[in-house]
Amino acid sequence: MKKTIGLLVMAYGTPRTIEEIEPYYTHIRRGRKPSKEQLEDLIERYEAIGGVSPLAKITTEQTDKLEIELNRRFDKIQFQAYQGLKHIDPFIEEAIQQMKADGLEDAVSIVLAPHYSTFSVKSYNERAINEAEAIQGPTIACIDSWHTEPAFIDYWAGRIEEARAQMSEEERENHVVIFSAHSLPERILQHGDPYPEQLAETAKMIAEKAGIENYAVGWQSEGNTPESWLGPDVQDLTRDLYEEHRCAAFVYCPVGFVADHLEVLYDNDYECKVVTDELGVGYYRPPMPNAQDEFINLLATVVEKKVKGAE
Ligand code: FEC
Repeated sequence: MKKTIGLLVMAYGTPRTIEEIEPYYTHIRRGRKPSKEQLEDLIERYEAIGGVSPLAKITTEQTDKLEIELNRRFDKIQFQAYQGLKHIDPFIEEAIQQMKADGLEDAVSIVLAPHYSTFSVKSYNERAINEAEAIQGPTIACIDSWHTEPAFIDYWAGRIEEARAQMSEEERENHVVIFSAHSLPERILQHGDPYPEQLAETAKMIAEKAGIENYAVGWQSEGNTPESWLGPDVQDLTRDLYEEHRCAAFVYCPVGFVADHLEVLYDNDYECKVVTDELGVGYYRPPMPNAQDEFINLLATVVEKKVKGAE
């Protein structure tokens, strides 16, 4: 008989309607309501990408396809997927409660973000484990990061090659690739957070694989708070790199994210493009992994390694 284990897929979450934007934003701000201006600014950004983010649909598709792929790979284990979101329902805690209600004793968890940081992956994992302990729920094997997974590196290297194939000769000869992830407050560095090194590692591996000569690592989407955030910001970086190389095009690879959502569709496709348009150079942003088979397969490999390692 097959053993059923929980597959907890954790992701950021997104408002599904305009009305949900305020409670979602309040949750991101740890319970502090945004001001009217802050809320209007966020609503305007969602409106600029079509009203709501495609993220909810993509996360569901990624979760469903990952469950199917894992069940195809394992004979003796039945995976039962649960979505656990950080800032909107179904919250991580609700997923754990549901697993317990369904009688599951073991689970494996993955966060749909490749790089580990105390602010992101650690907090997802802690919320899952704390809830499981509080309700004597399932034992969870948490995956911390998968930023060097060979198929992940291949994914981006392949997409960069495709972007180069679309370039004019001038652009192909003189372009810069910018790898980026979500910025975090600089204070994470005081506690030796591995986040910046992990992003640098991903960038180096992709650059080597794709034979990229000119690349840089930057940060994007920093929060609207008075403290210092990790930099350089991708927009400033674009201007500095242009000064340095007088390049004909930029290729933006937001490798810290795995889906089309506000931070990519607005912060890259609108904000970075404003800069490249101003400089009169080409803008390329390869497609995000979303629920493509290639990406689901690599996530399944990451989960498979964790499950087999724990056996
Ligand atoms: O709805 C969508 O399409 C976008 C969803 C979304 C993703 C995402 C990923 C990450 N964030 C991370 C950290 C922070 C920190 C703050 C922060 C603020 C926001 C705001 C929105 C938002 N984030 Fe986000 N993030 C997404 C959406 N994020 C909306 C609030 C408005 C704004 O500042 O733009 C600052 C919180 C504070 O005020 O203290 C910190 C990290 C990731 C990547 C890892 C992950 O996916 O978990 C890190 C997707």
